Parts: sequence; structure tokens; C-alpha cells
Amino acid sequence: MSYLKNVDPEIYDAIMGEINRESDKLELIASENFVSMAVLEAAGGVMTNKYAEGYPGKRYYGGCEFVDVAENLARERAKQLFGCEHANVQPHSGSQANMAVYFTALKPGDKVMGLDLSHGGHLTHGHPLNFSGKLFQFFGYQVDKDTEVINYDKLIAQAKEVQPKMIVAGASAYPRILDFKKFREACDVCGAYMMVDIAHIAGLVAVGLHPSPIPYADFVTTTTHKTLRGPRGGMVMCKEKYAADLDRTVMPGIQGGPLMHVIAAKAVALKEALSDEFKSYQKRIIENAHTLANELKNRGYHIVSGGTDTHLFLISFIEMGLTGKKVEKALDAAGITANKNTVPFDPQKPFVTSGIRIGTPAITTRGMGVNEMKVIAGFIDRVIKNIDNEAVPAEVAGEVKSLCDKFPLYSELK
Ligand code: DSN
Repeated sequence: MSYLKNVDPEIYDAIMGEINRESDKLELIASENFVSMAVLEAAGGVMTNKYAEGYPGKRYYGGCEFVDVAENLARERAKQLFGCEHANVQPHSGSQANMAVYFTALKPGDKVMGLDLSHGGHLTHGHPLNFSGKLFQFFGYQVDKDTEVINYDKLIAQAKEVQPKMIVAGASAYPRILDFKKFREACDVCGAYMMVDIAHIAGLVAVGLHPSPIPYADFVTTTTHKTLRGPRGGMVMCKEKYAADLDRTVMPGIQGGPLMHVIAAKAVALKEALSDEFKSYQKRIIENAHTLANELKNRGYHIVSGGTDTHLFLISFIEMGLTGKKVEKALDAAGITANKNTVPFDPQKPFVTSGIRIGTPAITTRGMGVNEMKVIAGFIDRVIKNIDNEAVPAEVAGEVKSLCDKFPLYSELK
């Protein structure tokens, strides 16, 4: 990084600060991860220079022979990993992947059903301030109050009543297995398209630790940077019959030049995801989430839906009278990074919330296992139980740093 240090010391310092933050703190944001040095190298490489509007073999620019290699590898590896008929690896983000599907299958004003944001959904699943909620008529489905999980009978009944053109399955904060067969049933009662957003669970799906939506869904979208542990970006998979329309929607429909350096890095991450090591990594993510959630449950915390089947879980503080905002701040002071999150039937506003979302992909990447989860549960508990005692976070931060030092991260970059 000597070039950067000379040219722009302020950005150099910010990047070094971020490297140290990532390595010295406990990263529990469920949607974040640490990419490998190989992914980082590809994402920081010269393919950032290349314009390549179009698709491999059919570009609007010359000189695309090497970026074509990268995009073809990314597409083929995505197909192999997920067993899908077609993959478009150009969406710049998950949001644009979802936009691409909506614009391929729907017309403005069409009815769509998606999981409410406050019940675990995503902004692009119909939030009124998002393009999805502005352009389409979204009807939210929710989890049940007593079980805090999706009630599929109610979903099917709602689909019959609403008659949507599409049902969106998938979530940002839902800890349980999604039953894609039931979603298909809900789509079939009203002739709706089925779209599944697997952004959070992509890594688990890739290795068979979460059932795959591919046999059931018309379209599957994902980001590549969460459990999949690739660069920040999006991807759409679909049946061959939609491939040409989808590709046209991505480019020229909603995007211009693809980010070829990111596509190269996606290809690298997808290669890594095809390895045996990745499968055992995904298993450890779930084991860790399970252990951490149980340890906290045993200490009296309300874990939404009683636990987790995946890489994440939610703690609800409604009964304790705390807010997610306050807990996030206290944890942050202790070197523990998590995000406040609404929980089902949350009385607080989204910027305050009554919950915290916790995920284990990143700490598992750096090698932590069940023993460390028990220690981390103790840290979290101490911070929350002493939330008004300012001395405690500083004390815990020291112990967090010692734990992190045992699991070095990005030493090559320091
Ligand atoms: N913002 C992401 C998350 O944290 O889950 C979803 O896009």
C-alpha cells in the first residue's frame, strides 16, 4: 500500500484503521464476512479499468477477451455450485439483483407479496420508501405472534385472497429454515411467480445445509458477500426460459458497464465455495450460531423463535425494556459489533428497535469455534446486564482484543 500512502495518506489511514477495526473487534453483523486474500486481490485488480457492456462474446467494446474469461468462469461456477440453469453475475448489488427480477417479470402497479421488514424482510421486498414499494403494490406477510415463525397456512390463504403476480421469499433477519415447497404452493394457488432472495443464506444453500430454492423458484437472487464470503455484489439465477429477458433487464435495462474486477472476485469466491473446506466452514457457522444463541437463551434472553437453524439469530429486549439502539452502542464500546434490528411486533421505530441481530459468518471465518462462542456469550451478557455502568464495556473491550489476537486476521496487510 506504499503507493496509496504517498498519494493519499488520509485514505491510507482510513483503510489501515478499517483493517485494525476488523481484526481487533468481534464482528457479529450477520450480513458481513471477511474475504480471502485471493478475492481481495481480484477485487483490487486491473479489471476495474475495463468497460464491458454486454455479455461474454457479445460486448459493445473491444479488448474484452480477458474479462470474458472472468465472467464465463463466474457464471459457470455459479451454475455448478447452485445447480441453476442460468446465472447473471453482473448486478452491482442485491438491491439491483432484486430490481432486475421485478423488472423482468412484473409491470408497475402489479401486486407482490413479501415478508414485512419488521418481521425479517428486506427494504427491497416492498418497503414504502424503497423503489419496490413505490413501483409495485406490495402486501406484507408476517410471522405468527406466538411462534415468531412464518405460518404457511396463513401465507397460502393470503396468497389466495391477494392474488399477487409474485411472491418473494427470503429475509434479512429470519433465523429459521424457509420452506420453499410451501412458498411454491402459495404461488401455485394464484399463478404467481416465485422469487427467492437467498442473500443471507447463500453459503448454507450452496453446501446443502439449507434446502435449495432452485427446484421451486422461477428466480433466485443473492448477494455474494454474506455467508458466500465473496466481494460486495449481486447475482440472479433463473430458469433458462427467463434467461434472455433477465439478461436484457440487467443490461441495458438497469445497468451499464459491469464491474469486471468484482465479477472476477465473484468467480474466485465461487471457486472457493466449491471446496470441501467451504462446506465445513458453513457447518461451523451454524454450530457457532446455535451455541451462541443457546448460551444467551440459558442466561435468560428472549431469542426470537426460540433459537436458530442458520447463521443468525435475534435477541428481543421487549420484555427487558431495553432498546436495540442502546444495546448496540454498549456492545460497540466493548469492541463487539452487531446491529440493532426490529423484532416481530416491535413497538419501537426502526432507528431505535427492540432487538439486536447477531451472526457468526465473520467470526467463524477467522477460526473461532464453540468454545469462543461461550466466552463471547459471557461478554455480551456482562455488557447488557451492566448497561448503565460505563466501566464494564471498557473492561470487556480489553478481553475482546485478547481473544481477537488469538485469531489473527489480514496480518499480510498490516
Ligand atoms: N443490509 C443487509 C443486511 O444487513 O442484512 C441486507 O441487504
